Amino acid sequence: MSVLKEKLAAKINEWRPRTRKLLKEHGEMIIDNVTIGQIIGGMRGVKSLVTDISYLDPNEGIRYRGYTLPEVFKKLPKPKNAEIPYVEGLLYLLLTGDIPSEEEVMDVEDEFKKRRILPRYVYEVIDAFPSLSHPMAMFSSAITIMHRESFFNKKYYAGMPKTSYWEPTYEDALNLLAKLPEIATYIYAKLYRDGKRIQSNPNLDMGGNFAHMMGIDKPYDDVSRLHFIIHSDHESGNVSAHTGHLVASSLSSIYLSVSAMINGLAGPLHGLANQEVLRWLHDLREKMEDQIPTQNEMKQYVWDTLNAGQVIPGFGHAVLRKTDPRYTVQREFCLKHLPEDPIFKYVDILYKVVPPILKEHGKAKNPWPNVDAQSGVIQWHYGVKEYEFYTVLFGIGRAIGVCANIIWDRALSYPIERPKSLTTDMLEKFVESKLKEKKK
Ligand code: NMX
Ligand code: MLT
Repeated sequence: MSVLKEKLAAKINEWRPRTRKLLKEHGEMIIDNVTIGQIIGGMRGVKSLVTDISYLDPNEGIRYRGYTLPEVFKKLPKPKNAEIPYVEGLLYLLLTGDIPSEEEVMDVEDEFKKRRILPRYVYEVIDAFPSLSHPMAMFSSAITIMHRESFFNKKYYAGMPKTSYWEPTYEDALNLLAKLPEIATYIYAKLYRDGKRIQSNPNLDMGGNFAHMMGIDKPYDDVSRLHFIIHSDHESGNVSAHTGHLVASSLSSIYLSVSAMINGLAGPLHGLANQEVLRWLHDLREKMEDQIPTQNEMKQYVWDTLNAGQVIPGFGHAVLRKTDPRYTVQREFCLKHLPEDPIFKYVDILYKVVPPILKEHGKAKNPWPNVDAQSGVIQWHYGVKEYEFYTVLFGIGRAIGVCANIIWDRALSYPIERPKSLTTDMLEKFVESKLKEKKK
């Protein structure tokens, strides 16, 4: 058994009594009330999910297992001569709650290396896609097609007790995560490099190998590590994490669950916003004939977008009420490595002009930038100019958090998810009776 799996097994055994006790002794305790506004309004703020892997504070931003992003970057082991830690170490942290030693990271790296080879039919499925397909559709399908590999399914049909569910799920999760960089870079080569793919290098870590397969020199290995780490988890109510959890709750395989989460991520209000930011800025760049806009010209562009009834991509958030720390980490990277990049200059102006405009506009509850406002410019700078591909990169990172959550969901025997719905009629009758009661 790998060091990680052994450690995880011990953590699961320690944790199970806590969940059992809460359920058995305090299952009826009320945590939250639900308003009609929340029922109609996308369940915003309803406390109805549980995860121990990350927590999102509206003002502070994300913590992974209690650590802020700067703490994660400081504490996790890094490859030699790298600024950013191993992605493999992040998986260890998310799964166990502990900061791994260098040796423990190497163990995860070995696990990934053993599992990275893609079945031939995955290439064939990607090859069969019509030209002009969106890379997220290809990514999702390539993951779906591997459902037949599911070790969980084989064990389930052979008969397996509930307490063992997490083990084959762990195997499926590692098998899938190890393959995602191969799938993504093959899609990239197919769509944008005439199918000329670079074979993976088994001596490299996940971030280093991804950069190698993309054919991009340093510091793109650090860019990849940074990107996958900051996108991995954002507690469990966001569309992608929630979809992964929901689908997996029916005991669908990791492959079907992660592919479903990828489909949720592919919407412009969620992960696809990173593509939208670049698309929107390029429209402006064309209008500006490549000149850097003045603050006033940028303000006009933002107002024109709002007045046309559209959202400003990369700004706003359902939970956050301050600048996203994932934005800040990337902004700092840009200030250090690409301060003169023309697109960074656009993004920098946006940072100054958008929040006051959104406040004046008066709709968005959070006028500050989110993760997606900064990620595309870094990719663009290092030569990944095909912005439709950016959400695939988000998806590789998010799969790490979603897989960690699904393994724990199964370890703690969380049941199939099934909230209750009401009709509009029922809501109206409820209001009527409450108003009558008030008058009495
Ligand atoms: N530009 C213009 N209007 C906005 C924006 C924005 N960036 N953000 C929110 N609003 C509007 C929103 O459309 C809604 O309008 P209406 O009352 O007409 O329906 C109103 O403000 C209230 O929305 P909020 O409660 O502030 O936001 P909500 O929680 O519903 O949605 C987002 C959150 C992230 C979907 C929303 O802020 C948005 O559409 N942002 C732009 C797209 C984006 O960047 N998405 C990526 C989020 C991060 N991620 O990676 O997933
Ligand atoms: C995410 O990373 O999932 C986004 O910021 C959206 C969210 O948290 O709601």
